Amino acid sequence: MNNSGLAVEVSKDRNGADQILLRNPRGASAKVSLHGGQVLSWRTDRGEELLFTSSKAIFKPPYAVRGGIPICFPQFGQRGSLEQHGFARNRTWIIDENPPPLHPNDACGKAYIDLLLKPSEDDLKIWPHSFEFRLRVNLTADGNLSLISRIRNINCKPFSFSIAYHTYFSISDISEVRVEGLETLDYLDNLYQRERFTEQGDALTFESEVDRVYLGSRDAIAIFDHERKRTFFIKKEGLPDVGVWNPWEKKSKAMVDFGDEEYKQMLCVNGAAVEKPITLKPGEEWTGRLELSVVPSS
Ligand code: TA6
Repeated sequence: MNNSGLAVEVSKDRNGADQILLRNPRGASAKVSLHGGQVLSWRTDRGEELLFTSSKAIFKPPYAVRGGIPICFPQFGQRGSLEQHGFARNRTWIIDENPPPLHPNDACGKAYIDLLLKPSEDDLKIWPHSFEFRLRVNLTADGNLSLISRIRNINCKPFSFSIAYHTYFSISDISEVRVEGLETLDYLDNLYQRERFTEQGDALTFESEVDRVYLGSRDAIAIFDHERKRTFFIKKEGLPDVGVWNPWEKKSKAMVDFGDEEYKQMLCVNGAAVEKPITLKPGEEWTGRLELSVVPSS
């Protein structure tokens, strides 16, 4: 437990935004900011940081912090009047003191927090659909990090959305990493105007910029970091697609909130629902689950 012995501790970040520290009995931890409902840190019981955050990250709205797990909602990418990746990651969420009960299978330990986002009047001007977005961030007894999203249509007419958990994994070096679980899948390539291709390789390795959305993936993806001898596992439900992004050198230099060489230490592998937006009828609720774990590997 942290020095206060609490599994859940609320504090303020450098800009005065509330952040929540979750800690399990073995000492693993996760930190979530109410700015964007964004997970900013996930550490092992030895204090090792597992998520990447840029040394140049801007912790001030309307920027989404460059790192951790920004939530892209109600859209992924840039279309129409909505900002790139939607507005949820640039809004202040609140702590949901009394959320509707989750499914019994979503039993959580003690280290979890429930967050809630509802659209403001201004949000409804740019995206005229009333919703409640409930996010449970949970640190398991084994130190796994799970995010359970429940999005309910409280409108009087249907709406559709796409969503991605834009997860920045911390890695030793991009040349030492391979991703398994995407073999033979089709993908939309953002470097070729979202043209559709088919993955030919038996594992994904990285020698240049990659910006793809793999479609209809299996619900388990593995990221092997050969140098650090560790493997991240992504388990997901309700998120059929997987975004994969490394900006490489040229794009890194073009981002003000990203170091020129930082592309070597990060890889985004994002559980997402992008190809087929999710449509909710009035009163209907969608649930999406993501569980991240890390194990030593040879
Ligand atoms: O995940 C891929 C991507 O869509 C890239 O094209 C790049 O724009 C990245 O997201 C980061 O987007 P952001 O709006 O956070 O700078």
